[in-house]
Amino acid sequence: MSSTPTEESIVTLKAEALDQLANAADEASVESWRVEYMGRRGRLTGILRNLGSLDPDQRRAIGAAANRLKGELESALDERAAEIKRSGSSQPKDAIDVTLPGRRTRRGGLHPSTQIIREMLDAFNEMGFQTVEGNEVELERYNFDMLNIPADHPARDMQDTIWIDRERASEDGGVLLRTQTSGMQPRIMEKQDPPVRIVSPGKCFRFEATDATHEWQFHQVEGLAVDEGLSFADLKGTLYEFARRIFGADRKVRFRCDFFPFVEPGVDMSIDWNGRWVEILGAGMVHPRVLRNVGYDPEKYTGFAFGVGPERVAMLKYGIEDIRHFFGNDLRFLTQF
Ligand code: FA5
Repeated sequence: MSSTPTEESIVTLKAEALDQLANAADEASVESWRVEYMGRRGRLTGILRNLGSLDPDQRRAIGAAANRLKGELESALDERAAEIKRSGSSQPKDAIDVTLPGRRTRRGGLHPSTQIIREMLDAFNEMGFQTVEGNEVELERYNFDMLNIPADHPARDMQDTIWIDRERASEDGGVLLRTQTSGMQPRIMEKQDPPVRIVSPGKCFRFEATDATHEWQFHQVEGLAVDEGLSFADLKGTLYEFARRIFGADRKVRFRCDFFPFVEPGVDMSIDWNGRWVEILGAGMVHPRVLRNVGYDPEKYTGFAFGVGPERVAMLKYGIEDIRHFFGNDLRFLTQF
């Protein structure tokens, strides 16, 4: 700008500059605004450069006004640039109320079932059992047939099954949500030769009416040991030791005869709860037919297996009255652990 500066030209320039700056919507427009008004060849720079052509009185008055405008435009520029930066972030401008007092961040935690499962696995791991993860969607063959529970066996009715595909034409039978973790027994034994000593935790599902000690989804921790010379004393010793580690030495434990087609003999184990017995697991010596199904020689090898319900264990350990709390998703319950 080479024309002689006047007071009007400064007033006009200010109005135009501020108007244009208010309409600059992004960083690039702000930068071209800066170049247009305040760059080396900018309009305000031109005015300042031409002050020398004025007589001294005018130079003083117009010079002061031009310098004032320079200061004003610089702060307007900074403010607009900061505004654009703020609105460009994902937070709306006033999303954070900085006047609110500070609050503690709420930390998440492990689900009580996960916590008790880990504690149980630690106890078994220390006794030499290795943890193996299993699958929740299971084949009929592993959930039932390989465990000596043929299609017409009444034991299938004890575990009301949630089927995914019941009519599937395959020698593995249908597909289901596993009713027990015991399917992991043949799955593991098919893959490896004895000795076997594993525990396998996971979710099970049964289409059954719920009450204070029965859920339609719950966990089990399966255990299996197969070797030469294992006896019922090994089973009992292992489960006693497990109970001692989880519940302490004073808690009363009861074994009773029970029936499961894949063990012989079969037992269940209950824990004393204020004078009442609550069953936490089924167990037994692996049935010779199950060993034969996976190609093991039952004359040479024996084994024991067990299936513990961690929610029942947690109920007894922490005095939880109703198993339905576990999957009720109520934070008042879940945050107590
Ligand atoms: C079984 O599921 C056998 N597979 C256990 C077994 C394994 C026996 C290996 C022999 C050898 P049962 O249905 O009793 O057995 O379940 C075992 C444990 O799972 C129960 O003691 C209980 O702790 C838990 N459980 C079973 N059904 C439910 C349910 N509806 N809700 C919560 N926990 C359950």
